[in-house]
Amino acid sequence: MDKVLPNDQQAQLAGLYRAMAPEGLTPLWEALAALVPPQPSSPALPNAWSYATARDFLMRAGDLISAAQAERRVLILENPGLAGQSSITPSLYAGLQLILPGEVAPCHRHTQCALRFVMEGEGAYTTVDGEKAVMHPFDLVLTPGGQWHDHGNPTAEPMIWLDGLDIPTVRHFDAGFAERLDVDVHPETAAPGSTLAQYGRNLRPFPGSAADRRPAHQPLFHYPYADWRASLDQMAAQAAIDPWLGHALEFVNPADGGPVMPTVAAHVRLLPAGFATKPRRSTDGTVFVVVEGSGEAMIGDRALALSARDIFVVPSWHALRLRADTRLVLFGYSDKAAQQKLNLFREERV
Ligand code: GTQ
Repeated sequence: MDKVLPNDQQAQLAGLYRAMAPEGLTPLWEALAALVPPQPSSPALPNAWSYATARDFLMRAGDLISAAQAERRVLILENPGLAGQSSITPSLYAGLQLILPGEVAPCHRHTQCALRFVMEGEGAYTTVDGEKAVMHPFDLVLTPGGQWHDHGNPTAEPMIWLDGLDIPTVRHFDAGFAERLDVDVHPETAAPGSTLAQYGRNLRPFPGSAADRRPAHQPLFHYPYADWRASLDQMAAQAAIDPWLGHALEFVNPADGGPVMPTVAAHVRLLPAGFATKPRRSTDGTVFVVVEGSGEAMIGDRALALSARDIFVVPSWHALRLRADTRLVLFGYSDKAAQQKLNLFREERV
């Protein structure tokens, strides 16, 4: 309500509100502008997390609690504008997970869908429905909703990855279910790499054949760094650069050509040294990982210095400008997949 009301009217209204509150009734006219804003005004704030700092605390946690005790040993990256909500944007969750040598994180499945983006370590795995995805730095591994997953680290070095989940979205819909498998480690029912070989090269097992085992709507779960990086490098050598994005590639679900999971889209981009993007804003608040390089992200009027392995978040409808001091490679994920299904997604290139 924009208008200023006479004092006596205000006093009478205040009395009315007090009387109706116990009945679960509140006046729309006091809340309308906030409920139906002219444009998004996210409670989330632009923010960056230094990987070195977060890693330090994660390793200290590793001294104090085992992965088995914790079930998942993760430090949540909580947006400073969303205190207490375990969220990095209103719809998304991010955390850094540590698996120490010899540990396993026990098998479970849930409605929430998850992605892992490997930050360091080589040779630990996530098992998805009985198939190990052996992980290397900057691999993307999915555990789509409803698929069994456990994690293990048979190597001699710690393994750390970023977990991206749609936990706040599922919480919003009050639609989450989770269960533990009765054993910690899922029986290995498929050879490592078999899904990538059979579903990841514009092929699929012959329908109805013995190998046709992955869920039809979500077959692929491993997008190796070596593959996406080769595509990005070749693109940078051959294609015109987009002024707002740099060279950018979106990960696709081969089942439908759409984003990787029903709620979550993921992409990578490359900015050559010295390149600066024009400002672009979109309604999908986005979490970024700096894979390589250094530079700066201007988010609205907030400048964040970027260096390798740092994580930063750009809230909905904040204009982002990126500047690459050295060649900058970024991974990003957002709720664009959900927004597009709901006809909510908008972007603006300035
Ligand atoms: O690895 O399954 O960071 O269920 C949060 C919830 C990781 C996981 C998280 C989870 C997981």
